[in-house]
Amino acid sequence: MPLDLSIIIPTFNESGNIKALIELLHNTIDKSITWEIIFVDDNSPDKTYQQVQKLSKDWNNVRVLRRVGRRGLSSAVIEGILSSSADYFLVMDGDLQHDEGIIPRMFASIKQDNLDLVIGSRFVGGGSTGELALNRVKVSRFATILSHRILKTKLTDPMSGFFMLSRAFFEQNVERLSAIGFKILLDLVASAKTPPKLIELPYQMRKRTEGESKLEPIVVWEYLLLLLDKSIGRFIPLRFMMFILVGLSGVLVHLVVLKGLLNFTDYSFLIAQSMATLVAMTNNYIFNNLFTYSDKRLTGFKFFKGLLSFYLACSIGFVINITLAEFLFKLDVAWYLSGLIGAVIGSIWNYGMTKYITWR
Ligand SMILES: Nc1nc2c(ncn2[C@@H]2O[C@H](COP(=O)(O)OP(=O)(O)OP(=O)(O)O)[C@@H](O)[C@H]2O)c(=O)[nH]1
Ligand SMILES: [Mg+2]
Repeated sequence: MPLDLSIIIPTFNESGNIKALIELLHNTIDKSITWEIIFVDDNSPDKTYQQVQKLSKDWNNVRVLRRVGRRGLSSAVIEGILSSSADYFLVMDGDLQHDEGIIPRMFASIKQDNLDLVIGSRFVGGGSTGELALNRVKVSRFATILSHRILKTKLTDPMSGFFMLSRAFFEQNVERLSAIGFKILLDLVASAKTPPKLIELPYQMRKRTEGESKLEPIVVWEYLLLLLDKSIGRFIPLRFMMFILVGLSGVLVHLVVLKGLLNFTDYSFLIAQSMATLVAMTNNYIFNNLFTYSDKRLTGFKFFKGLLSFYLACSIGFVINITLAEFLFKLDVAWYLSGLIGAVIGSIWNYGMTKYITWR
């Protein structure tokens, strides 16, 4: 029988919510449609994936996609959808905050009216943020205002994690998604080639009772990255922009350390310059690992292995930089152009090499 609907639920440490959620969905969804639930679990320490595997013995339309060594709500949702063969997908949280009661209406609308998207909104008539703390609501409102810069279609709740979409709409746009961070709906609408045909249905958000929120400061950072990627990211790869920003911080660190060593120690210029270079490279590695590659962050033993490969790649980049700059300078190219071209080509080398060697 063809599958009508896949319900995609990203999870991280939600083992206390899984069973209740599966039961609620089975009690709500009409028997006349064929549907399934796909949990996409990022190898939760509380073993949510095991919980789902156990429960899927009782419910044969429930399965789990377990991802190892990865984090990210948006990428989890995308991969869950990619693993499905249904005509429509519903994305919802695994913490019981989304009201499953509106799913039948969502499904009826998207099918009858041939829509791309049906969005559960907390901010249209009848919707509400429930008992969500006021400061969270304010942050959400502010994030919504920022999002208008990159959205051609105005949504009342672009931060919503509760929405239904058609396969046709997803497939038209999947290759353009940024897949960064928490806000997959915003990503989808901002990436869409043509403005999606959509409606918003109100729902009242419930309070989380089991498990913990995963809203950490990194989520704000990832949100800004998503906005950046959807604006200037079309012209310059986002990672490269961040790599260059981190590189500039390294130049500053380099000069401060060099000045300090020259002023306060007896080291020769060569030694001081070498030490400053090493400190700057370490600085760049740490910040690139934290921000540029936050999704592939190296920890433990891999952190040190990565540091060594970073030193190696950047040393070669440095040789390329000065050789090229000197070559140009000797050809009578202006000093600043020679210097700049050397630095840019060296940086492109460093970016390309470390991308494939350090953060593979
Ligand atoms: N697969 C996966 N799921 C995640 C990740 N981060 C969060 N989730 C899940 O995404 C859903 C939404 O996360 P929440 O922490 O509830 O975020 P929120 O609803 O905006 O915040 P609260 O109101 O504080 O609950 C939940 O089902 C989480 O378990 C992740 O890195 N990977
Ligand atoms: Mg939640």
